[in-house]
Amino acid sequence: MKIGIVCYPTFGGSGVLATELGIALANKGHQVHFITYQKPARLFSFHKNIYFHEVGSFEYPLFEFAPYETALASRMVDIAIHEKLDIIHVHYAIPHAAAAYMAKQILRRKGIHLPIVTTLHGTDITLVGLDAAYAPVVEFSINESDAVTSVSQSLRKQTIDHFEISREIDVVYNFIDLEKFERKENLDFKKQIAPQGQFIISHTSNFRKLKRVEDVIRAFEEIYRKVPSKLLLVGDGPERTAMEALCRQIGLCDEIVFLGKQDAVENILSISDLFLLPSQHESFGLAALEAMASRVPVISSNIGGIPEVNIEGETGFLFEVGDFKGMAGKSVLLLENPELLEKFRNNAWKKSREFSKATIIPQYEAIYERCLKSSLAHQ
Ligand code: GMT
Repeated sequence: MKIGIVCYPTFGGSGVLATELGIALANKGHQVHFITYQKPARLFSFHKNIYFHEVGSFEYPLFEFAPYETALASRMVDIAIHEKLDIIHVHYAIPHAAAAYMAKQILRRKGIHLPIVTTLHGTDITLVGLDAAYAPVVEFSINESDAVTSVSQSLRKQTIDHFEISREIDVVYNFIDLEKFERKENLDFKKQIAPQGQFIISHTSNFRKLKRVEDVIRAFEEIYRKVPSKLLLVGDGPERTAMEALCRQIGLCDEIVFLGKQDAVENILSISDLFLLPSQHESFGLAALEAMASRVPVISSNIGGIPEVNIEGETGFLFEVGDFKGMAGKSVLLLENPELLEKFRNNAWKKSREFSKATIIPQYEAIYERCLKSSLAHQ
């Protein structure tokens, strides 16, 4: 199949997932065309069957905001025609699903039928998409897609609860390359971070407010008082400066390491003992899954799709949003009980097996096939 993939090219979960999906599909022999404003962050090297098409925008003094959707839709039309795409898969509804609808209509006028698959990733529904500035367009473009997927049951339910949805939504969970996240002990690295054999707690995110990095630091402060430990913070974003200031304020700068954006998160997870994810919104929690695949139990909030991945009392513990004291308490319980910690590590690893590429990629392929069949039937 010739598949166009539209996504955000950044380190955010939706972009990472879209890129990994494109790579996996290309490895299975499909031809994949990424259409986005920048090369996706996870697309570091040359891959057979993968093409990247940059969406440029025409700057003009009249435009305070260059019309990206128009440029994106035009680029989709051009690529669909010249590369003879079979299907376009857009990740994150805003503005990708609306641009895809526009492209589809333009192509229809030219006698080309291009099915659109839209994957909802989370904040496009739970936060940004709910805003009156976007909601009508989000609802319309979901209903006009040929297939819609959501990354958890919870996100599917929230979409149906918040919008008037007239089409079926398939749940296709996030996946990861389990081999890549297989734990590889690296004692030298571990010693650099924790020279006295302290426990290592980690957190990865894009440091947006909804990730509640402050709760990570507050929980760590409590854990540190009871158990010798270090905190590794991976990622960067709007909250980073405030979080650095908080570490200085509580006097834990030497125990909390800000690693910034990292390409090889798996190396950090490989030396971690616990992972904290106290988010306010999380449709799935790709970062939690990556940790679990590296045998790291997860202490998280209980919102959105997280409980579908992190199982209470088995792979980790879940709390109400903001309950950093509860999170700290169970973290200490695990760190002080080596047998219990080992049991949770194994459970986390076992649970992560459900989200393999081998399980999830065929689900997307089946959806593409279904759309193609139905599009042919309607021609
Ligand atoms: O979580 C983020 O900040 C990034 C965001 C995105 O849209 O790029 O991630 C969302 O998509 C991921 C992949 O499907 C999910 O695993 C994340 O849970 C989801 N984030 C939120 O719902 C906040």
